[in-house]
Parts: sequence; structure tokens; C-alpha cells
Amino acid sequence: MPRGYISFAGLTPWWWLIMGSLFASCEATKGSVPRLRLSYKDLLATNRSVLFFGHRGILDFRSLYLDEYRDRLFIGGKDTLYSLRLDQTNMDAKEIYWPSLPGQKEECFRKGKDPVTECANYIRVLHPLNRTHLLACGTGAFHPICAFIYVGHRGEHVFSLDPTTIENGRGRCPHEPNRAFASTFVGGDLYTGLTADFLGRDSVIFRTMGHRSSLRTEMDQRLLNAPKFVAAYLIPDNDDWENDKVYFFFTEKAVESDSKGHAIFSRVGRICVNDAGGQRVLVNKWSTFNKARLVCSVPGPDGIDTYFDQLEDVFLLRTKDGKNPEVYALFSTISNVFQGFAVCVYRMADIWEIFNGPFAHKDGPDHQWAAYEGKVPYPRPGVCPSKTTNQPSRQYSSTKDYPDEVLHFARAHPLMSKPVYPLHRQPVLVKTNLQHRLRQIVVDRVEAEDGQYDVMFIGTDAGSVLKVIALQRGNFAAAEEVILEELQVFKAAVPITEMEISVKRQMLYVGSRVGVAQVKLHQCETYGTACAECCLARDPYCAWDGLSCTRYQASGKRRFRRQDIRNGNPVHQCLDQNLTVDDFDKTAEKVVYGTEHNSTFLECIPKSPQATVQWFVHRSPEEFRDEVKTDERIMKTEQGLLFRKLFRQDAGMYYCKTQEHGFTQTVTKIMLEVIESEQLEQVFQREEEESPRPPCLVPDPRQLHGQKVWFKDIMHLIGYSNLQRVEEYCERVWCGARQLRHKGRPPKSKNMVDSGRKGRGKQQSERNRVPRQAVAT
Ligand SMILES: *[C@@H]1O[C@H](CO)[C@@H](O)[C@H](O)[C@H]1NC(C)=O
Ligand SMILES: *[C@@H]1O[C@H](CO)[C@@H](O)[C@H](O)[C@H]1NC(C)=O
Ligand SMILES: *[C@@H]1O[C@H](CO)[C@@H](O)[C@H](O)[C@H]1NC(C)=O
Ligand SMILES: *[C@H]1O[C@H](CO)[C@@H](O)[C@H](O)[C@H]1NC(C)=O
Repeated sequence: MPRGYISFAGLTPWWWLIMGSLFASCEATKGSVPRLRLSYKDLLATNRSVLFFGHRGILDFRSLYLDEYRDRLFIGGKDTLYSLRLDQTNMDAKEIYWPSLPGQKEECFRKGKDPVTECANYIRVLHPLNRTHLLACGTGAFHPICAFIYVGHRGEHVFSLDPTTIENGRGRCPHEPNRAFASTFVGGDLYTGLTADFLGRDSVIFRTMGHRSSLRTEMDQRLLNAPKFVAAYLIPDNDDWENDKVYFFFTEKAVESDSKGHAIFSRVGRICVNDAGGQRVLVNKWSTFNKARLVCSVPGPDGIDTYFDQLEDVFLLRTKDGKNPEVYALFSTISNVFQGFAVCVYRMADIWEIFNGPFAHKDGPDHQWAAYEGKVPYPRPGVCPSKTTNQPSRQYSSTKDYPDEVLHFARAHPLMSKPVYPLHRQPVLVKTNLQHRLRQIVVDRVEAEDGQYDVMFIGTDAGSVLKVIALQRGNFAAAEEVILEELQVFKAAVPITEMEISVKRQMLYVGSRVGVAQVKLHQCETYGTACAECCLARDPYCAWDGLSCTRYQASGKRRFRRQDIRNGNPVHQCLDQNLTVDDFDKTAEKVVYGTEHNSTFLECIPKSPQATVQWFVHRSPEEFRDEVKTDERIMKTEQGLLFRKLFRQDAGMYYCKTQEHGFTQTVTKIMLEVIESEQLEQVFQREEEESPRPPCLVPDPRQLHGQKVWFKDIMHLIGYSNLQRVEEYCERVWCGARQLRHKGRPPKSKNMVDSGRKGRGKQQSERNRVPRQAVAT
């Protein structure tokens, strides 16, 4: 219990007690449960997400390119490419059908590959080529091909492939539909890290296409050792373009690891854009390639660190001035013992420092790895030819001028001695024992009332996206995570393989095998209609504007804005507002019928899983409202109140009230009617005696009033619209009852409320499966 609580409690005024308990609950809250969970249906119903599944049944999505200049989204799937307009609600999807070259499918099959899942043209590379064209490459049924796609100028919506531009794509696109690779297009050149051959053995970083000479890494395990490429970016060192470098992020087998096993380490590697290879040594090979280890670890209780060594995804958070971007990296553990994920943030300045530091060196097979302490030749390997290296005394204007000594040294010392540590030397986010794996990350830096927050969107392998912030309190304390939302973007639990963010449009683009979703980064009104709800959400995008929860604009007009990301304390923020939306009379009322001695369920799902739920009952006008006493018979569950056996005295008005950080709210009001067993018997008997027609026929609803309670109740529960179900239900209960009664046993029935609800739910989900926007052509 926090100290504050006790001192408050020492002072007896009641309001001190209340304040104290509010702070206590505030501090005790753990952020590991999402504050808001939105289902697939919720997202579609509120227009939070729009889905695209392609025109051919299955998209088999592989790649996307978000074109903010043209307001278009380009999508690569199996044998198809799509262009979607983002500036219109009907996205007007245009399609290009681009199968593999004639004969390739058959050859692929002949070589033992799977005809359904491998022998097709999976489009995996999409880059802007120039003002009118894109570069697209596909696996071409294990025979990679590239082509130029005409997409027109801004404002036009044209989309076509010129078949005369199709050429061999080897070294630019993997052969396999799923093998990891990374590429980036810089100044007319394509930089690609991949395995470039049919057998998947030639791991290489290539430069192809442009005016610069084609280069590759040597086939040498010291350079790349069974790498898995994750990302590639151009990140300039400074304003001098001659120093521009392309960075590759990957994992590989670690040569320098002490452990005898096959340790996997994560790396950042880089090359100079103006590398031209060597003249006599390293001809047509990279002469400036260096790499360093990326460390992401947490200290364990026994002093042994836990390392997250497998890189899952990398996001480059660019700053407004373009300098010093931050590298957000999502890692997983390799351990068989437990599954863990972590996000570490690296500053480019720290990465540069490591590349300026000592090289790793090993004298021979029996020696240890250590920092190289001898004289490093000039120009230092890894330094790009520039004004600095091109002095009158020593003219190195190209890597072709570099002395052989430099190139020999570079070839033997690609690895830096020191690893790169993350900001604060620890992850900003650690997740263990999750039900699902984390796959993708994008980050948005958001201005809020009390500072700047990096909102992380993390894609899982269960079709969902987590929206998370990490609150850093001091440089060395572990960050506190707050999961703001969990969005079930795809109905099926499919892995999310691609994510892009558009800050301009405030949208997230999420790709999985089945399709692509456009999801709004925020929808503030979802948090509720009270100041306290908005505040508790702790969403940096949202603030209370005096009337509702809306998008927070830092630079907006000086209006009355309430927001408290750091503490999420509504007491401070909303003191003059109602902290209690507890109007028992205003809450909409539902009626639930239960049968005596049967089980019944009153549903109440709080908006926030972090809220506590209380149930109250008002049994008769003479009695007071009481808290429901739970026991073996009446149980509180996460979804509501369960009566395992209903008594007639349970009838009454039930109120479900939630409480979170001092904010209370009546969520649901349910009138529970208990159908007594004698009543039921009578109905059955009357049916049998009076009615010559089959009683299960659904009568005209207008005749129901005051007549047969039994039918009326069912109709009420299931809804008049679903006559088929009424009949089914009726058939089951009534006919079953009659048979059983002949055998002298009471009829059996399921909970009536339940069967009605399920029927409706299913129908709705069918309807929602393909939203109208998604099928637009
Ligand atoms: C969602 O969008 C459609 C079409 O733009 C619109 O008709 C509908 O009212 C929207 N629904 C909500 C809940 O905003
Ligand atoms: C873009 O590249 C294509 C293919 O090389 C070429 O045909 C086209 O003219 C170029 N467009 C512009 C605007 O340079
Ligand atoms: C607070 O709630 C009361 C009763 O529900 C209502 O009369 C009052 O107008 C509310 N005040 C504000 C500021 O919303
Ligand atoms: C509910 O269950 C009780 C006993 O389990 C039974 O006597 C009664 O007929 C059931 N009611 C209905 C509607 O099936």
C-alpha cells in the first residue's frame, strides 16, 4: 500500500479517504491488460477499419507501398498487383494480373516445389522508380522477375504493366514466397539483402539497376553467416551526401559468440552509397561493409542477463529535421524455455560511435576475439570516399583508389568489437508469456498536453494490433507500459506481416496473408462520453474538450483541454466534471427472462478490463437497492452475473456498475423476470389440451397480447425478425417436453436468453464479413 494512503487515512474526513483510495488504485494499476479491446466487428461497425481482400477470393498478400504523394496504396499479392485510392471512400481498386513467365510454373513444379503455395509470382518488391513508374518484382515461380509499372502522375488513377520491361529479377527479389529479405531504393539503385539463388545458400547484399556499378558482398561467412534480413534504410550521416550510407538490420549466426552452440545475434550493417569496390582486391565487391551487434537485454534476478537476440522488425522513426532518427527494434528470444519479446530503441549517434570504435579481431582459431589494437590503415575501412579522404597529399576520391592494404584489412575485419546498446541500456517494452507472437512494429511520435509520446503499434501473429506507450520515469527505471488498445484487425488469427503508418492521413496499413486493412490510429469517442473516461484512456491522441473526447491538437486553438497521459488521474483532470455517470434512471433497460431452477446469465462487459464491476439489485419497490451477494449459486464472471440456479425471489432490477480510478458508471440495467415452474407447466398443459394444431407454429405477433405467455416470452427474447429460430426453439422445447412428460420426466431446456443471442450474433458476423468499401472495384 502506498505511503500516501496511510497518511490520508489518518485524517478522518471522508473526502480524504476517498482521495486516498483513488491514488492507491491509480498506482496499483498494471498496464499489461489493454484498456480497450475492440473486436473485428467493433472496428468495422464504427468505421475504424476498412478491409481489402483483392478481387480473386484470396489476396495472398506479400508487399505494400504507401505512396503519400499520390495518395495511393499499392499492394502485391499472388500473381496480382493492386492500386487503391486513399483520397476517396470507395477506394477504386485497380488490378494488374501478372503471373509467372510461360513454362516457369511447370519447371518450378518439376524441381520439387509446391504448385499451390510456391509456384506462382508472389509480388515481394514495390518501390517508387521515378515520377511515373514503380519498380515491382515477384518470385516468378522460383524464377524472380522485375518490371516497371506505370502509375501516372499525382491525381491520375492509372495502373498498367509494360510487358516489354519484364526482366530477370535475380538478386533483387527472393525466389521464395516467404523467406525474409530487405531492400531499399536509393537514387536509382536498388540495395537488397537476400539469399539470391534457387537453393537458398547465397546470402548477399546487392546493389543493382542504377548508374552505379553493380556490387555484392563476397561469399564469406565472416561477412554474412546465414542471415535473416529484416530492414534496409538510407540514413545520412550528415549534410555531406558523399557520406551517405545504407544500413541493413539482420540476424545471423554469430562467429564471435563464446557459446559452442549456434548463437544467433542481431546486427546493424552498413555500406557507403558511393562504394565502387576495389581495383585489384574486392573487384565488384563492397569495400566499405562493416557490422556491429545490437544488444537488447534485461538484467535477471541472478545477475544473468536475458538477451533478446532474434530481430523481428525494425522501424526508423525519422525526426522532423531528418537528422538523428531513432531505430525502434522488435526482438524475440531464441530460448526454448520461454518466449519473450522486447522493444529496444537505438540512437544513430550511438551506432555511429560503435562504427568509429575498434574492430573485432582474432589472431587464429585458438585465440579469443578481442579489440584490434594494431595500426588501422588509412583511409579507415568503412569510411566513404569524400572531401576528407580526397586531400592533395593523398587523393582517395573513390574506393578504387584505396590502397590494397585497406581493402585486405576491411575484408578481414567486418565486425566491430563493441556492441550497440539501446537507449537507457534497456528495453522500453518487455512481454513474456504472451498467447501470441509479436511480428511488426511502427511508431508515431505524438505531442500531448504533458509531453511527447512515442505510440507503438505492434502487429501480432493473431490478426491483432496492440497500441502501446512506454512511460519512462527517470533514466534507469524500467519503463511502465500502458496498452491503450487491442485491435482485432483480422477476423482470423493470421500473422501480420507488414505494417505502414501514414502520419499525414492518421492511418495504419496492416497486411496479412488474407488481406490489407486501413485502420485509424485513434477514435477518441470510443473511450466514452465522460471526462473521466477520456482521461483514464491515457491516449496521447485524445483529450477532453469540455464536451467530448476528441483528437488532441497541440498547436490547435487554446481551448479547454484535459489530458493526463502520465498518470491517467481523472480526479485532477475532471474535478469539476461528473466523476460519476451513475444515473440509474437514464441507463437503457433490458429485460431478461429466466426459468425457475434453471441457470441464467446477465451480461455486463465493462468498457475497460481494468475496471472493477459491482452488481446491485432492486427487488421490489419496498426494498432498498442492495449489492448482489455472490456465492456458489450466484457468480460474478468476467462477462457478467451467472445464476447457476434461478430462484423466483431473484427477480428484480439489476444494475451493473463499474469503477476505475475513482470513476464510476452504471453500464447496464437489466430487469430479470423469473418464469415460475408452475406457470410453465400450465402453459404446456394448455397447449396440449386446447390446441389441435401443432403448437410450435409461430402465431401472429398481434394475437399474442394477454394470451400465451410462453410464446410471447420466446418472441421477446429472440426477436420477431428471426422466425426460423423461434420455431426451432419451440420445436425443441415443446416437443421435447411433451415426449419427456409422457415418460414422466420434466422437459429440459437450455438457457433461453443464450440461444437467442447466439442466433443474432452469427447472422451479424456473416453480414460483416465483406464490408461494402472492400469490394469496390
Ligand atoms: C461508416 O461509414 C459509412 C459510409 O461512409 C456511413 O454510412 C456510416 O454511417 C458510418 N458509420 C459510423 C458508425 O460512423
Ligand atoms: C520512368 O522510368 C520509365 C522506365 O525507365 C521511363 O519509361 C519513364 O519515362 C520514366 N519517367 C520519368 C518521368 O522519368
Ligand atoms: C452531473 O450529473 C448530474 C446528475 O446526473 C447532472 O444533473 C449534472 O448536470 C452533471 N454535471 C455535469 C457537469 O455534467
Ligand atoms: C429448468 O430446469 C428445471 C430443473 O432442472 C426443470 O424442472 C424445468 O422444467 C426447466 N425449465 C425449462 C423451461 O426447461
